[in-house]
Amino acid sequence: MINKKIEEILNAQINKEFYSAYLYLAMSAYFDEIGLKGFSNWTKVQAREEVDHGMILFDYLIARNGNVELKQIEAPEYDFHEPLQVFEKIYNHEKSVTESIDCVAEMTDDECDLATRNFIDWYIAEQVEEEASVYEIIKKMKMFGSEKSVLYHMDKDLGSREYKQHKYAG
Ligand code: OFO
Repeated sequence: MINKKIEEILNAQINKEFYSAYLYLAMSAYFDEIGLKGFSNWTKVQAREEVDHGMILFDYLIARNGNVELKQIEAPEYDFHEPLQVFEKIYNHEKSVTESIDCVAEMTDDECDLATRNFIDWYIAEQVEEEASVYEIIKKMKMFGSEKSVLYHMDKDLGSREYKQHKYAG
């Protein structure tokens, strides 16, 4: 049976991952509205990965004989003005998720829960990748500018992202 404090923080993390999916879907709808289908695709694929992140936690809690307690998912924001601003929001969001995962890891240390400590390493590595891929896009946008021709090429590029189910490889 999993420790109650760990159970609680993992349930909170499930909620954060599903909120992330909501946020990316709101961004995807915005990009679709302004005609950037590739950007819309990229954020939609990301939303699906976020659901996977939530489900991996969900399945882990069940495997440890813990209680899954699904909480209300907050509505995402819709304050989107242009692609670079949206990607900066994504970057800030992912940094906050990294902090949240770090707190889970810290608690597993405090509670001497080595199984969850081992499990959460997958998320620590995943966050490095999440931040890096978003930052790469921001750097390109800053380097090449936000002219329509640049956005056209980036849209093609981001349109090629394909969804692959994220699985826990622990
Ligand atoms: Fe689940 O990594 Fe993004 O939020």
